[in-house]
Amino acid sequence: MKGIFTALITPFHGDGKINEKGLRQVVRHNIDKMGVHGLYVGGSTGENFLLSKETKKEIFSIVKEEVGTQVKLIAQIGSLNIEEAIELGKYATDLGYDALSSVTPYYYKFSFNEIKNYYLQLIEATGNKMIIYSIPVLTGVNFSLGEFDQILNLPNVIGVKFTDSDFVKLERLKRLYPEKTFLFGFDEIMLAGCVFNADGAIGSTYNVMGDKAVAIYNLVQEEKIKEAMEIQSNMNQVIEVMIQHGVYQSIKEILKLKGIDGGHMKFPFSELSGEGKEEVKKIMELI
Ligand code: NAY
Repeated sequence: MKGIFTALITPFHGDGKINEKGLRQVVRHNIDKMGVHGLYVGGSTGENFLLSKETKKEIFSIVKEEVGTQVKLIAQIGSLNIEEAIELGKYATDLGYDALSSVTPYYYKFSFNEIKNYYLQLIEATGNKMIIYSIPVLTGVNFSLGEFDQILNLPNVIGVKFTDSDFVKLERLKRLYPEKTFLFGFDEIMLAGCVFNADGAIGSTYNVMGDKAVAIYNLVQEEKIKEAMEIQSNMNQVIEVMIQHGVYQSIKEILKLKGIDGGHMKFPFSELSGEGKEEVKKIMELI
């Protein structure tokens, strides 16, 4: 579990149903054109937290069918409802997903022990490998080093999707747990994450700039940081526009301009504005 993983977008039809043809095209684009090492399915980027259990299963199934064993697959199954999370975890495991990932339980201010017990139940029930999805900025759950120590020592926990800019914590964690996998979650500073010893990255913008992320990842292995910074800086010109107009919306528009059916957004997300479309068109030459 190393390298660049695309946090897969989900193309929807206008009525909110899965656009299967589009989803298959996006998967193919990621594997055949972007050359990423794996896909992270059911993350924030996939608009997962807006979906029913059945729709989540449908996505896991279509993606696995399209991918086969071509690249690594991680299924994000986290849900506040533990029964749903377990059911999704078993489903993805039976489909052959290489690992599961679960966001730290959010909304309620759960204690650390409650969060730990949540992971324990998930791991025991599914028997698959688990990558902890830590994204303090959205969940408010920010593990200390001591808490990470307890979480990383749970059975089957193989690593962390580290969506945080605390580089000191990242460096300390990798030093303490060299055998665990740390996948960095902020695309605009992924180079820094890799320099601070992350094993790779998971990101939404890799749906359209995965080739660049792979190049940065490879350059860091070769210790060519200046060249890697050049690419990161180019990526950031695009990401800046994306953040301004909606990251997921912009990715879908870029895919569309490349002839891939990125589909619609899931309500209550709105579609890309007219101004956003104009701005995205202007940065296409950088992609
Ligand atoms: C997910 O679960 O899909 C992710 O966390 C992917 C990581 C992305 N963060 C979010 C919240 O979607 O790729 C990043 C992010 O879009 C990027 O850094 C631009 O800010």
